[in-house]
Amino acid sequence: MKKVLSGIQPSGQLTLGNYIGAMKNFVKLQHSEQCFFMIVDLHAATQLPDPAALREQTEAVAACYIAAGIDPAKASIFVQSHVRSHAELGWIFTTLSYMGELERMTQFKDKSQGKESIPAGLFVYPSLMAADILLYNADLVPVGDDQKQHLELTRDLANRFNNRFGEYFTIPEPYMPKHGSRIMSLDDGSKKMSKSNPNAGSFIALLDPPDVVRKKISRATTDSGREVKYDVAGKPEISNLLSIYANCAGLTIEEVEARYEGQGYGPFKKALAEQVVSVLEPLQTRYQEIRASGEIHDILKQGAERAAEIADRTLADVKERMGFLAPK
Ligand code: AQP
Repeated sequence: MKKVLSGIQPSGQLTLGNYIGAMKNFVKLQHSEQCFFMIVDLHAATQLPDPAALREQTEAVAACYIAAGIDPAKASIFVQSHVRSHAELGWIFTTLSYMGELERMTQFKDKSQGKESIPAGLFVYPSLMAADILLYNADLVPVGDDQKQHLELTRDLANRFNNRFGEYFTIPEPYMPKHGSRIMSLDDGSKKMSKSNPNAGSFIALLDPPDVVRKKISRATTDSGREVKYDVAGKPEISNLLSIYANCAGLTIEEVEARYEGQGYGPFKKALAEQVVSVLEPLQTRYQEIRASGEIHDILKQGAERAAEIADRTLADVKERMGFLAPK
């Protein structure tokens, strides 16, 4: 059984991009592997969130995990800040990281662009992410394409530690969907769909009501052609909508192309909206039930206890290898 670790930031409402790129694989992997799924609030803190919003979003992400099909009896669901070893190993990996490699991270470049004061936490985010993954000696990390570079750095840090202090960490591998590892924004086919985009029309939130989903898809940017064809370079927006359709309907891209051959964008978009609604509606019903049940806190407590058992042991081993004096 492999160890699997991943997380999502409570930095806004979860999107269809988060679902297709990451959460669908969380649900799949829980049946065969030992899984840990976090709500990474320490990472979200790098975006200086409003305190009430951070609390609400943390609970909302946990409820979305369960609503999407993660079974807390199979996978440990927990809040990153509830397992203190994350922050401590995060600091240790900051000491092992180089400025140059952190400066090369495209997410840091994107998120710091135009900011007068750049939070230092945003800069060292990948060192904390490395700690998150390595605390559990994860073999697989289900993520979308935007996290691939951070995972590469995690692998470098694990190798660096192993070379300096003796073989200890497993070198983790990314686990990504074949299509849909990078769902694009609805208003701009060159930008990733992102939950913190201030334009709500650019993303489909998992909790968007059906009519909002229909409206957003009908307004999604397309080219001026009419052929429903997968061609990322020539038709990035339609290719993105095809990926979404294929993922929601469980079809291949070719099957979707064949279904809408010669029909133009109108009927395709209408049918796409219904495919998305058919995935989101049951998720939303379960979400409401979970929030109303008040069970989230117990689930998170149990998840954190299970996670801490492993994480605290790893941290102790790391500190011992690095020469930190143990308290007597
Ligand atoms: N558009 C996307 N397509 C495919 N996968 C995506 N992911 C995010 N956006 C897409 C994947 O979702 C997981 C959680 O991401 P995150 O919350 O840790 O942060 P992020 O990668 O920066 O995602 P967002 O939605 O863009 O958040 P904000 O706006 O807060 O920065 C990751 O596995 C990610 O790859």
